[in-house]
Amino acid sequence: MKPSQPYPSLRIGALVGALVTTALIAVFFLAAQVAGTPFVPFDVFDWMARVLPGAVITFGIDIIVGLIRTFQLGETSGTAKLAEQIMAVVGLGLTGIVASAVLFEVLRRKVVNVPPTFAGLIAGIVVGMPVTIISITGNRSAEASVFVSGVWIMLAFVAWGLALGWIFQRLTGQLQPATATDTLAAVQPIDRRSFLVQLGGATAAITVVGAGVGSLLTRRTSSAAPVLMAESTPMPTEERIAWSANNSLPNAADTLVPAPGTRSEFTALDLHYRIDINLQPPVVRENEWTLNFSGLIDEPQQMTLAQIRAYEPIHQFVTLACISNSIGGDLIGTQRWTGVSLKTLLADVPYQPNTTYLKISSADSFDEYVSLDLIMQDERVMLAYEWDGLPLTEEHGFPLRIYIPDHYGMKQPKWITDIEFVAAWSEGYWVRRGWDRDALMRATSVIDTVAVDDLVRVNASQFVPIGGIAHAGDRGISKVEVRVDDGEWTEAQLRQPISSTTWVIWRYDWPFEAGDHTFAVRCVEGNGIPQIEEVAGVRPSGATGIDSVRESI
Ligand SMILES: Nc1nc2c(c(=O)[nH]1)N[C@H]1C(S)=C(S)[C@@H](COP(=O)(O)O)O[C@H]1N2
Ligand SMILES: [Mo]
Repeated sequence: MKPSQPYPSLRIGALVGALVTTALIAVFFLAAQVAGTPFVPFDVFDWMARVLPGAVITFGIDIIVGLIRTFQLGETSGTAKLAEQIMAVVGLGLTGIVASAVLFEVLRRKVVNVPPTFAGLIAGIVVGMPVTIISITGNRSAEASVFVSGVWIMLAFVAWGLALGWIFQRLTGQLQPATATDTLAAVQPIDRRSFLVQLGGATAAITVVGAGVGSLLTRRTSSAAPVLMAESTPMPTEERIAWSANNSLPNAADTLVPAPGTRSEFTALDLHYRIDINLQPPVVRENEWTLNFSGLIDEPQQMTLAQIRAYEPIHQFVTLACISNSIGGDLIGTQRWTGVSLKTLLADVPYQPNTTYLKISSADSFDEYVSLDLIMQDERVMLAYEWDGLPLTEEHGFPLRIYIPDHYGMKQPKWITDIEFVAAWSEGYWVRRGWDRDALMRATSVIDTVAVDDLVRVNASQFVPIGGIAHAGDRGISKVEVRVDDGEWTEAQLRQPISSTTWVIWRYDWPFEAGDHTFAVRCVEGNGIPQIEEVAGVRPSGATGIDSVRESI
């Protein structure tokens, strides 16, 4: 029995791989929603993002962010996360396709002479083993235990491999010795085609059910976490309401009305950008969490969240920006942070005098170094547990994150678990990947709106309200200027900022003039230093250059 086409080709191997792996991913998704097991593609993606060189990651992020901004696909950080999640799923799919094609080719060429199902089993183990290890060691968001997760992922991959082997066997007709002796060339293509159609139907059904049912069910953690928190930290109910719901901002009396279309001066929790190295935020349970002090300390020590909350709280209005925020970008937001000054807290931790830095580590294996001198000089450096008067959300670092004024977000770990007292500085997570070791915030100013539909009429003249934000860390903003086409730089009006560390809102009413115009903005820091106008990209030290927009009026 050696007909011309007895064995399925590489292409059929790839096709089968696509079908079966898609079903596998759907099953992983369903299990993640129903049983809280890890969603494997995300874990593999996160792992790759950690091991690949920083330049590769930055290049990839630049492309994603560039596409989002060019085609105005929406808010940058959320859209980028979605794009990465899609890449993660597609990536595992491609891996499955390649593995299946290789398996079929190995079997077709009889590189090894074993039954196809056995070869499939081996393939399942070969692919499943590293994936399982990556997932159970890296995952910080699944509810299922590491043991259950590991067994589940391994079994799923074994089933995937067995399915591939069985399908190969079925496609070669080995299960039908009667037809095998017939004129295979005539009988098999039809049989093969109809089998593939059936296979396509079966895998499509699994995929639709898995993805459909999975997306109807919300992940259990999102509803369970607040309940857990409520049980372990009894708090008066009024504290559960967002601070901003019942309070006005400290600068509320300022009479300057932002130009229509200017972003909100205070960024609502669900509108604040989110940037971190996780496709799903690590889930920390308050009753299993402590802040652990180690290193140059006589006795390692722990603090619970309740102990940290017991310190006199401080509240600070903070504008946080990501060093990856390009000129005019939306990776910047302003919130009210509540926590304890790190200086106050450290007074109760007997670290040794040769300490010079604190190594802060997080549940997602992120880390950064903070100078002890800075902590002692600047009482604003704080460990924060609330944004807008509510416990930090999972996305924004529950239960604890640090605030370090004047520095980009990359220096400020979320989901803090450990503080290690060390004698020497070392490179933190993003610094090791080629970003600025100090990461001081650059001065930046942005045009949010040229409000052509909201002309202001004063006597016989019409004005176009133009407005936006300007920010320079904790250095403040002393001046914002706007230029239209090749005209003069003209000073804009400034609102009082919410605090000395937040952005300011500016406004300029420009005498209306029909036509195509280019509007540009620049600012001067509180200390008199002008914003850097020379154009530089975000890497390694944060973007510089001035924001401009074109409008036909
Ligand atoms: N543990 C941890 N902390 C982290 C990060 C991270 O990936 N992991 N990303 C940092 C970066 S790059 C930024 S810009 C800020 C963003 O904080 P946000 O997502 O709450 O806006 O978190 C910082 N803290
Ligand atoms: Mo960032």
